[in-house]
Amino acid sequence: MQAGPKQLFSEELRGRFGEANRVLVLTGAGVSAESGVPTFRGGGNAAVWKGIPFEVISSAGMLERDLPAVWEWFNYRRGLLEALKPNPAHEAIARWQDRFSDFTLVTQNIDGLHQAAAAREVIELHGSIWRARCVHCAAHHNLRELRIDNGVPACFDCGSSMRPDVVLFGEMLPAGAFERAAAKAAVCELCFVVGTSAVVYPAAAIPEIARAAGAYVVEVNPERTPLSELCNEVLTGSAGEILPLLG
Ligand code: BJW
Ligand code: ZN
Repeated sequence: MQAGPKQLFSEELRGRFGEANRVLVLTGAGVSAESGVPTFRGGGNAAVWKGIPFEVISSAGMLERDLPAVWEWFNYRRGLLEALKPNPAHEAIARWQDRFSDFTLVTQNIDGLHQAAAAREVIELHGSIWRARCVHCAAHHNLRELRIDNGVPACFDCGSSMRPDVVLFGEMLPAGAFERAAAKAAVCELCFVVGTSAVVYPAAAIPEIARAAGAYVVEVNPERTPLSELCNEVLTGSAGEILPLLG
């Protein structure tokens, strides 16, 4: 129901928020929208880059065909991110880690803004734009320390090409990341799904697992998503306004 802030949440949600121990939050691009990060779907500026739709440039196939173009795309986005700061939604979520005895933050975002808001443990399902990894050996490199503006960087350890440490379409998620998130989803009491269109799997399965296991599932999004029907409560609006009202 749309109403003023006082009636935005049900009594049921207030009560559960006050009493829950095991809480899981799944975030998507929308949680960073108020920081100025474009979303992927729903009118985001990054939906097409140099005429290439993002699901093509951010795909495993493109990595094989044109690694320099993939680097150019991620360098461009890292450049945009450098000046951006966490917003009140990231800050509220970071506060929750001290409020609940068993708190899990799972993000699809690669922007590092949860960590910038002092979130301590973040399960990054789709990797990080701030890391590169070698296509050959296990080496990882911190891109906050190493500037890469042009071309394909070479691994310091073995000399092979490096790639952005992000999960592109058609690629597997980092080993164990989904499994850890799914295990927490299966035992959480309260699950928030914030700023995701909930169309990309397996991430979108996390709230489905929580709901199936009996958790109270709350969506925070200005738009309805395929998940809305499954949720116990849908808070319609922007994350930066709604989450700080909860606590
Ligand atoms: C606000 C707001 C505000 C705005 N406040 N909210 C089952 C069925 C069909 C296909 C598949 C399937 N299982 C797997 C697949 C394939 C594929 C997939 O899911 N495809 C579907 C799209 C159909 N999945 C994969 O390929 C995954 N890998 C995999 O499954 O491995 C196994 C496998 C391997 C080989 C073959 C087959 C299987 C990997 C997925 C990786 C996704 N990668 C990307 C790019 C990362 C790098 C980059 O940034 O370029 O991750 S895609 C892109 O989408 C990015 C995001 O993390 C992800 C999700 O997007 P998100 O976060 O939901 O953002 P938006 O923009 O979609 O939505 C924003 C929302 O915010 C909107 O709802 C707004 O309303 C809202 N909003 N302002 C609150 N202020
Ligand atoms: Zn290497």
